[in-house]
Amino acid sequence: MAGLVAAFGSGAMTNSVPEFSEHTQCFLITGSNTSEAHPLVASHVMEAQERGAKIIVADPREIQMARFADIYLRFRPGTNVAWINGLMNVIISEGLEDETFVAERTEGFEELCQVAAEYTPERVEEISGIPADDLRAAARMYAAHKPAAILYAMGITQHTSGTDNVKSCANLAMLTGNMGVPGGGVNPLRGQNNVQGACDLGGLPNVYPGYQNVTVPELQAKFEAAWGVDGLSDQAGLKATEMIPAAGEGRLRALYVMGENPMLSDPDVNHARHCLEQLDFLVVQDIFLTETAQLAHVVLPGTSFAERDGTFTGTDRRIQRVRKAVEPVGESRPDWAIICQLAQRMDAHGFGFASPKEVMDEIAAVTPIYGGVSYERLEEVGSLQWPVPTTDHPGTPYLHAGKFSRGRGKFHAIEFREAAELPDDEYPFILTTGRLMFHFHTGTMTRRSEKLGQEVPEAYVEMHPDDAASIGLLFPRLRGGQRGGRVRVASRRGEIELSVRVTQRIRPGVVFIPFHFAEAAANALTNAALDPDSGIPEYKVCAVRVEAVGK
Ligand SMILES: Nc1nc2c(c(=O)[nH]1)N[C@H]1C(S)=C(S)[C@@H](COP(=O)(O)OP(=O)(O)OC[C@H]3O[C@@H](n4cnc5c(=O)[nH]c(N)nc54)[C@H](O)[C@@H]3O)O[C@H]1N2
Ligand SMILES: Nc1nc2c(c(=O)[nH]1)N[C@H]1C(S)=C(S)[C@@H](COP(=O)(O)OP(=O)(O)OC[C@H]3O[C@@H](n4cnc5c(=O)[nH]c(N)nc54)[C@H](O)[C@@H]3O)O[C@H]1N2
Ligand SMILES: [Mo]
Repeated sequence: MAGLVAAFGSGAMTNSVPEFSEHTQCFLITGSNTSEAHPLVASHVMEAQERGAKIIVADPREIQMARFADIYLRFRPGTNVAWINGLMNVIISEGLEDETFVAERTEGFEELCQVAAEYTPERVEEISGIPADDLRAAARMYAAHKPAAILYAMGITQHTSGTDNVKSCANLAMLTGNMGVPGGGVNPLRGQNNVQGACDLGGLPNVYPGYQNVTVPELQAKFEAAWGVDGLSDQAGLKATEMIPAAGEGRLRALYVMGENPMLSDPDVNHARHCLEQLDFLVVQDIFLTETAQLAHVVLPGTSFAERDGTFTGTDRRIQRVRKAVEPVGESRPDWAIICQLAQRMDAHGFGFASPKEVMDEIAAVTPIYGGVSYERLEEVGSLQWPVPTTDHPGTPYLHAGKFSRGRGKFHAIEFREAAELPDDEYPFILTTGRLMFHFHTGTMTRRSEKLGQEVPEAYVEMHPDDAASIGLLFPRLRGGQRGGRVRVASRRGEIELSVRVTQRIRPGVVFIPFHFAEAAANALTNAALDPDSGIPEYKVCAVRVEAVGK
């Protein structure tokens, strides 16, 4: 969000998933293992390819999408700014930019040109490992086919340069005039069913619902009036990743964790555990007794999605109803009801909602982008995409038509910076972490499924055959993901033991570990270095050592 707000004025996916199959002529997919993490989005991309759309995939791992791609760019993790500047270098030096769009709708082009000029394909090859001619071909393909959509996910954001990476994607889309048109845009594929909704409705430390900033006095006054209270804070709070160290230093004394399992999902979990143990009071509200809940003083059992009513807002700003299908288990209650009942016991006013429908009515009353949303309308039309300011507004499939939210779109001239921790003699490999199709995050849900467990029963590390040979793992060099022995992987922060899958999918010098497995937690290894603007951790790059164990 930080990067997109700076470039465009609002921080959400600019376009809609159905536009990909209908309109998009070229995809640049980077840092998104689309077919595993967003299979429905991937199927729209494949439909587009059937009618002739081009696909460029840029990813350090040869993911399934790379095999469908017209051009596949493989690079050293963490070098995103360099190769995206390189694409713009080629586009500008070959005159392939959209001059009219740049002149009429953007600012900062001169500065962008100066920086891009330094990133010749040959220099980018040195930094990233992408062959100069492949970069040229990708730049020409992306510029020639319109509309072109950029799809990205955590491979772009989970870096100390995450905000810079997002701004670079925004630069590229504006340079080629791919903004404000159906099938184009800059499209962060949001991860969870309702993470967009959580952000929209104030689950961020600096804004009220609808991205209304807490530091703006008129907005503060508006919410004080609506809620019948005085003295709402005009200060941004701590980000989630700032709370953990604050707990460790005693600056944060109590923490209420809802629907998150930081004991497995936070970077450098050994340190995170130490920090959480310093708290005076830890409350965890979850549907299972997770690793985090086991540390809590109080556990509040929530109901799962299937046991309650509400709405989810999906990745393309699409608000949809979710309906109760089964009865809640035991003493669990819906999350919204637990929060309201707690607030009432603290004598707070305004928490007497009888149902989620009434909560939505209040959301609509104070949140301009949700202003025209009601349960009645959702029943009638199925889904609405924000902004939907009034009850007769049809919703907004794509953003920034004719004008950016901030007026002119802003180019940011960005220099490449290396990741916070690079390989050296002691820790010679780059570790990158992420997901698998058959598990979800910390596995609280998917690891309870026998079928999913049969698909991927245990943790493993992906390693290139040359690297496996170099550490003395002896087995034939075969293609594919066959198992091959046990290894110990260590970083400056911790170590784990797990099995190896030797595969050419991964670049030499890089290893990949999925973070789903508590018994070999990837986050025992990761680096808690944060992006200075967004506070996102550098989950995608740290330095590790790999050693064979036993035989
Ligand atoms: N099955 C399943 N689906 C999921 C989830 C799940 O746990 N399981 N989680 C959901 C959530 S919350 C999210 S956020 C999404 C995440 O979805 P994705 O972001 O697609 O998933 P990741 O596996 O984290 O990593 C994405 C890709 O980034 C690449 N990568 C690594 N380093 C770099 C780099 O330096 N630059 C670039 N450009 N790419 C790099 C990796 O090789 C990988 O292919 O998935 C969602 N969908
Ligand atoms: N190394 C590494 N670490 C990562 C990442 C990575 O790529 N690499 N990705 C990061 C990303 S993008 C994400 S999104 C995070 C995910 O990290 P988390 O959000 O911590 O992981 P989940 O396992 O999805 O945890 C969600 C929790 O919510 C509970 N839950 C499910 N439904 C409900 C409900 O309705 N109500 C309540 N109260 N609880 C519920 C589940 O049981 C679970 O304990 O991980 C991050 N960590
Ligand atoms: Mo995520």
